[in-house]
Amino acid sequence: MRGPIANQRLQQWVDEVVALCQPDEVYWCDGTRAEYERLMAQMVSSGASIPLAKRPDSYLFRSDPSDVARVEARTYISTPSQDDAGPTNNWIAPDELKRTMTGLYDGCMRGRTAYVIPFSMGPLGSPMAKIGVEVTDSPYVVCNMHIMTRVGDRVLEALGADGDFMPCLHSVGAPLGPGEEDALWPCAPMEDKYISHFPDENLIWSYGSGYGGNALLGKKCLALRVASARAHREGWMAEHMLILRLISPEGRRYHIAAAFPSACGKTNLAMIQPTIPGWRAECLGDDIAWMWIGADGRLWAINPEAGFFGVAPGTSYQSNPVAMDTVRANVIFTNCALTDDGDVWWEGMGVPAPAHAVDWRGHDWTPGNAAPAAHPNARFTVPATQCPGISPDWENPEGVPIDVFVFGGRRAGVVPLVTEAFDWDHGVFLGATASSETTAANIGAVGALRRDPFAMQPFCGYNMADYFGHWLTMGDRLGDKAPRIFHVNWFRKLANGEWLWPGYGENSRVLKWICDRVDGRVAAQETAIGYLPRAEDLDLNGVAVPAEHLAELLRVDIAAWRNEIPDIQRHFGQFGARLPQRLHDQVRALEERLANYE
Ligand code: O2Y
Ligand code: MN
Repeated sequence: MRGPIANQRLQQWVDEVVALCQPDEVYWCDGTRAEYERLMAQMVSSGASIPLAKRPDSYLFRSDPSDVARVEARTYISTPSQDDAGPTNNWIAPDELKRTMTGLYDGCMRGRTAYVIPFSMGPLGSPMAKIGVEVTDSPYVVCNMHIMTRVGDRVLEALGADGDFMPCLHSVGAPLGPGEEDALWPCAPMEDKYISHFPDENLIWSYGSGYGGNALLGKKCLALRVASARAHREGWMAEHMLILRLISPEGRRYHIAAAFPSACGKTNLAMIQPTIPGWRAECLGDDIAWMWIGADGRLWAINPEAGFFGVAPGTSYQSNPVAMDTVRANVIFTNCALTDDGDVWWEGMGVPAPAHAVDWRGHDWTPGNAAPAAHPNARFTVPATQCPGISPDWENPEGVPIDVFVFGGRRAGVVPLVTEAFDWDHGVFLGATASSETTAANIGAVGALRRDPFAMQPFCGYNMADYFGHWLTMGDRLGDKAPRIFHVNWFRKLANGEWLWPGYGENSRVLKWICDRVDGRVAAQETAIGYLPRAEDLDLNGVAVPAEHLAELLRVDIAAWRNEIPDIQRHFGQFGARLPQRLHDQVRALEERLANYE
């Protein structure tokens, strides 16, 4: 047991949490491998964790069926004024929310251990790194945080006596009575779950869920929701973006930051293996980018995370060979199926279904079973260092300079394969109106169209209209050093459901056009919605894309775009007078161009 620590504010906060939550024990995490192995061994003996005979140092967890994904309906941005949270966030006044949650936290860790996890988002020593401290009663969370962040004594050392940290309180919300047997995946009922953010205080309180984004508080809660609000105040950017380095045959490096809504193949793109001869890619991050304007006036980026929390279903040697090689060993799997020989399996793994498996609920499963063997939001947690495509610069404390922003979404129709913005304001408009058809990564209807501005709809910790304004301001500050902005859509389909574009590694052909545009090597056609490649501008050597598919992928359907306008106006209308005039101007300009290009 550790004595009082140097940072008095931290000690005092932990003391307050302990007095409120009343754990049986308090344990300060040191971040060592021995600690990880000890906790994992405890969870194996309790039955919560299943060691995988076929994958070295790898384990399978099964969550409670009610606790399988981020819960947007129970996620709150608690600012003093509701207007500051904006229309896209759930809001409860801080006093009221704290009163309710204090009632829930009271005694909630009885029968459990409170683990204190000092963690760093960003490489320790980076001017951009931020320290958080999560107190949790879930050893599963501790092991995941070991992988997803930098944890332990080295963080406390960096914090020192006076350093600043963001307090993150988490409980599964399932106190144990004396002698009461624990659940394999303890959690609280949906109506008691709260994923709460107090951005003005850099404070996070999460209660009732042990899953992913609800519980690993460094990720979506700190590195996106609270960090985005902080970035707005402090003049930097916290974005839901992968970071990718593309290297041309001549050795020119291009750094791309790309925003896609959940379940649009972001991890696949982050780990892309280009199919164009001579082009290479390195992964710097698959989910979050923190960016700031450097001394040279350019935009620099780090990945604040240390691991990948990727969706397993659909990950295969065809869709993402790099991820498959990354998860060969030393992985935490959650809600995958268990094969009889002690491995994991999921739908879309690219290998035949086992004749028998145990599904994510712990039930016998055989092919033909109506329910999937793995939950659609089943996950792997794995250190970034294990990724064979990881960039040697992924932990560079200075970051990498961003050349290009790419926005995307999953749209079966209307939105072309790739579009380049006319200028920064138009690029902000493309980001602000980005939309996608929903999938299983979030609880709610599957297949519905939703506007997901900058892929930040679930993650923006303040009024989204002010966030748009922040993007405009950053562009003003960056001037001619601003990254160029593009929009892509890999998901176009024919009416019969056939994909128009092969996707995966072939997406490098679109990225090559983007890089060529940045360096002025290739032409584009000006259309009503932006610059598009002509069919002959895309390097399609070695890939069979029928000419009529390509024509459709690059066609601007003026009538369909006119139909989008009312929905864009509705979307912008929710922000009222807070929406920047420059975005109203963009809608009007688009309408005019659509009229002129008739
Ligand atoms: O459902 C969850 O808790 C995880 S969601 C997630 C995980 C990793 C990366 N991105 C996401 C997301 O929803 O954007
Ligand atoms: Mn994400």
